[in-house]
Amino acid sequence: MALKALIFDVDGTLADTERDGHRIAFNRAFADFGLDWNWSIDLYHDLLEVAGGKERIQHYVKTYDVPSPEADLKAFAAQLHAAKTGHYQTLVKEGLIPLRPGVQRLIQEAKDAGVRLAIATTSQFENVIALLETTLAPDSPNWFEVIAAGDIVPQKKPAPDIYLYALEQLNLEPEDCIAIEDSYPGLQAALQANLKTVITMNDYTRQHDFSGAALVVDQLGEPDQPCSLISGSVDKFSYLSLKTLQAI
Ligand code: XBP
Ligand code: MG
Repeated sequence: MALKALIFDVDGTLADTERDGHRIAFNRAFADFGLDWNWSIDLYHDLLEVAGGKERIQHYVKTYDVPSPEADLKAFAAQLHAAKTGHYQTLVKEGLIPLRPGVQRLIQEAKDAGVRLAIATTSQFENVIALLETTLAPDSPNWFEVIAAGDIVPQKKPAPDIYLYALEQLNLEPEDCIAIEDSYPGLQAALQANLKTVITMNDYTRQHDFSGAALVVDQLGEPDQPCSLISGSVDKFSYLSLKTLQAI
């Protein structure tokens, strides 16, 4: 295919941000507000079913029958989430969350080949910028023509809105692009936007149903750190290069 753009998901795809980043930041925000809520690693696994931090907080209160200190749950979730975003940025800027293997390499390969770059995420825009600046390079947000994030669209993943928005901004057809995702909701969002999707799974998403993905790998891999092909048909390869993506 004439691959014109790569559209990256962020959390779980570029970096393992959830367990030691977002989760910790949520818990710190809960403590700030005097709440005894604590999202354990296991509980957070279940909560990840809902994309978006504000939506996840509301889902937690409703599903687990947790008393909310404020009647207006939506407004309270927004306040908590603002505090959470501050804590998340601090964690990211401390350099505690590295990129996953192969991410920097693949982005560089795309840049060198003139393949355009975009992001489609449910995370807050400022969280994405902090992660890119800290892990890739201070000017790396400029490498991405579109950073489609957070509340810019009405419906978060698994709805396709964020991918449709990114495609519209890129002014490209889905067949010109590949989405790189890590989760079931992310895959559903990309597939509904008619995008060919590569899954790089992680500890939180290993059990997800990835039917419909063009390729599923355990990580993008590096020349000296091979990845495993979980499903999909490609010629023998040891890591996910731009050439491999162009062949799917
Ligand atoms: C992952 C998410 C996000 C993060 C938290 O998004 O669902 O909600 O968990 O980020 P993706 P916010 O995989 O699409 O990058 O608190 O900023 O929403
Ligand atoms: Mg993700």
